[in-house]
Amino acid sequence: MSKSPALEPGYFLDSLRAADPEVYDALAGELERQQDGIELIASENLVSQASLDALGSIIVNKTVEGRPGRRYYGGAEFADRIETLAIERAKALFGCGFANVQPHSGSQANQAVFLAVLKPGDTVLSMALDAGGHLSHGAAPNLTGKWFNPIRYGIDGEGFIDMGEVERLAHAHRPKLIICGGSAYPRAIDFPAFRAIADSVDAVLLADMAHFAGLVAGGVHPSPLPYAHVTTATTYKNLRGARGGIILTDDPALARKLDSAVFPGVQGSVILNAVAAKAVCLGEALKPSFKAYAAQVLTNARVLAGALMARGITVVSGGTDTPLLVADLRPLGLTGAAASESLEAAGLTCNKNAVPGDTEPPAVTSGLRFGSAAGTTRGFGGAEFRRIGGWIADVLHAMAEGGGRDETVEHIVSAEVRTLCRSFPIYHGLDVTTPAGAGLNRSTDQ
Ligand code: DSN
Repeated sequence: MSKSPALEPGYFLDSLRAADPEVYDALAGELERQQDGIELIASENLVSQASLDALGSIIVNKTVEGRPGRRYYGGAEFADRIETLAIERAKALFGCGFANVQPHSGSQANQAVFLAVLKPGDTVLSMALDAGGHLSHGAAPNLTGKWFNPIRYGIDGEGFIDMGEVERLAHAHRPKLIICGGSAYPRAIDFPAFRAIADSVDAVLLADMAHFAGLVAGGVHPSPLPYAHVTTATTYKNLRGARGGIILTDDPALARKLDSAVFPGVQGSVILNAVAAKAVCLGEALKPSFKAYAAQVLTNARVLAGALMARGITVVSGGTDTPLLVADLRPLGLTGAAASESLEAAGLTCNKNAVPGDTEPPAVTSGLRFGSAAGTTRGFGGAEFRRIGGWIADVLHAMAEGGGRDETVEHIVSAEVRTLCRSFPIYHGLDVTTPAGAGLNRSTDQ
């Protein structure tokens, strides 16, 4: 792959180029892909240079187990300082009394909750995968589906959670754990109603806010924390940090169980460079400017949903209250697999996704999931997301009308995408600590 001018000079350390040109070339290619394409995968973002610095730091050399101040290895003074910073920032950001910042991902965070509050074979009530639930909430191939007894609730004909169904299933099956939140559910969740149902059957309520944690942090989405016994999140989606998970609660007894469930329950030593990067991202999210970012993420997701619907594309539930939205391609006669391939060729990266009642297998699906977090970080506002919606519609309608991929349309759109991306460069001029559009990358329309 040829190198774009935006990659120079020397974004990566010369030592990597000299020591391992093969890895260097792959990373350089990836930077070019991120630079020249529009990232619409809802679980991705563009982290700050400070997060990258923490991830690539010498703390990666250190091994620790246990909590700060209670380690099984010596030499933990600075590791403790880093992890304590991450814990205290998570508690301050989400207003809670306990945080565990060690989970390697959201799935490990959820597994730790299962281990802390359930015994094998116990019943769990959670959202079905095709309704927008997550694999780690009891899906058949996941250990949470194999070792526990999942009962799944769906969504109604309009695309919203049917709280009546949740209540009926809870009373019929008496789950020990009820989960709200998911991977592709775009609407605000009625946390007080979930808590009332959980209390009525003596269940623990877990809120998985992985896909809206940044909006909660930014104050533009209701927080589940006052209602859920325990809340999990990932740091790498709209929280705009590096990969990893966190667990939050206000219940001291549950906190002790969760600590033991993370270590030694489901994990070993701490990935300290990831924890350092979590501390950086949580610190960034505590800055007032993050509120403007979160508000713009939500605005942009709504603009994108509106732009797609204006071109006749079905959006599940008719919009979104979060950074993500799901398009149902069945009216166009397209599969998610074919559509996502064509969009990727056009410079628009998203993921195929099941839609409610989907009969296609997970590797095919009938839908697409889009997210606004990464585009907002590079400075896109409403004007840019309206254009993106138009490009997506151009590609999908061309496919539907032509019965397959239309390379001419893909080529035209990819050229326009690249031109837009060059006006909103990443890492050269991207300052994620400022509100979207307030740095060098400036949208004409917030
Ligand atoms: N849970 C996956 C997703 O939502 O894309 C990865 O974060």
